[in-house]
Amino acid sequence: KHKFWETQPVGQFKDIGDSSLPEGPIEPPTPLSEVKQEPYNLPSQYEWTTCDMDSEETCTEVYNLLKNNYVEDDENMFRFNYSKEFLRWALRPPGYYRSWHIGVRAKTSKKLVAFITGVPARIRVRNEVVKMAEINFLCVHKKLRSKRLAPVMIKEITRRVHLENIWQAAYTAGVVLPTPVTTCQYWHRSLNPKKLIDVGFSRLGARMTMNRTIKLYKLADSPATPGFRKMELCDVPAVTRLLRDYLSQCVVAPDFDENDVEHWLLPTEDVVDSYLVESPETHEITDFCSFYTLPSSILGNQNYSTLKAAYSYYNVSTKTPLLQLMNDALIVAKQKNFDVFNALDVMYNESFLKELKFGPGDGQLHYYLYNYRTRNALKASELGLVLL
Ligand code: MYA
Ligand code: JJ1
Repeated sequence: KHKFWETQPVGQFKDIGDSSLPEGPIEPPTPLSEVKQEPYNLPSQYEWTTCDMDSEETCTEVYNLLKNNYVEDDENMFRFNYSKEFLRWALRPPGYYRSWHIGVRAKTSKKLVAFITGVPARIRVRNEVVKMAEINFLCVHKKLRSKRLAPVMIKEITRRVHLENIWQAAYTAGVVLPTPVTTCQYWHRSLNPKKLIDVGFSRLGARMTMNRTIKLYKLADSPATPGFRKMELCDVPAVTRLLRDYLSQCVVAPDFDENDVEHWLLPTEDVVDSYLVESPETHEITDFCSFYTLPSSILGNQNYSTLKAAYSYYNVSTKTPLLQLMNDALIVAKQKNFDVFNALDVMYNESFLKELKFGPGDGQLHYYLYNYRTRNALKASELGLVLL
């Protein structure tokens, strides 16, 4: 059934429930001298290219490929529209490798027709911190689908990750592959219900009018928590401590240091927003919340072309109840003109989703590890990793 994935060092469906298999790497690293030195072969009309995301021109080509060919919902009504600034941020974290930003071009026209990326990360699985690649933005142009290009791209990025002496990876997908570490549910909180209904993102509930719906989703004009403010550079050490402590409760989570926190969580306009609670008395930083900006193109609507969505990222509560903290996050997202606030049922998110009027979406997100077996699938709440 999975001609490609059956050949890869990933958990296989036939092994589910086999408790004799140990947790950890599925196959050992090979000596670097044994890693294939030349790129894999592409069909003869195509060639590999390494995408320089510092180049405005290349970044625009990647942006356009994804804008027109990346992930859609199951009814093809919406398509992710990652901004250029977002792509630069997502692809250039501390210690990134340019060689992991891989494109495929048509030889004659030089048009970019496919893409896949990796960025380095330290990910903890129970007590083990493992160097991994986070794989994302796998995309094949719509006209070149089902030609088995994706397996070649996956093998090529695997080769380039191996050349850096890294042997594991983490990735997510909307499709079921062998075999998920966990499966998460998307939840959505309407901020601009009229627009969401007009574009078909949500529907008017039974026995509901537009006016009642708008009232249902009304939020306060400003955050309620005393000391709630935007995160700044000087907060990096305190936020790192807070986050490390919080994520230590999860089975799978990133092992963030201060450099990672500065990159991934310091606010970047229209890319990532982070807020914290600084105690007005002690000036201690006790709570933290963040979300990233990922608009979707609305396909074929007369009145609207873009859905502005915020995605819950990392949230930590030690003093402010998580419910109140996330309500403040909704308020600032509404103030910033987002139409919807999305979240997965990871970490402690289940404790606020229903009460804050999130509803379950029709999409799921499956999390995977490459060359690392976990004894059982995890509960979504045991997962402390959010991939972009
Ligand atoms: S997930 C986002 C993926 N992108 C999209 O959904 C955008 C829209 N779709 C497309 O662009 C294409 O449909 C893609 C497949 C490119 C997805 N992850 O070339 P094919 C398997 C992994 O004929 P196409 C993200 O970015 C499929 O099961 N495998 O198919 C994370 C089949 O294999 P098998 C996938 O439709 C990516 C084979 O590909 C996915 O033209 C993580 C068919 O190939 C998928 N999302 O192209 C990648 N979709 O026969 C893995 C299909 O066995 C990383 N397939 O079932 C692994 C770790 C690597 C690093 C390791 C380092 C140590
Ligand atoms: O956004 C998603 N679904 C929306 C729109 C559905 C449109 C028709 N298919 C949805 N809306 C209902 C909202 C409603 C608001 C009021 C309360 C009740 C709920 O359900 C879904 C997620 O649910 N998104 C997708 O399907 C996009 C793809 C998701 C897989 C992503 C793979 C990512 C790859 C990563 O690297």
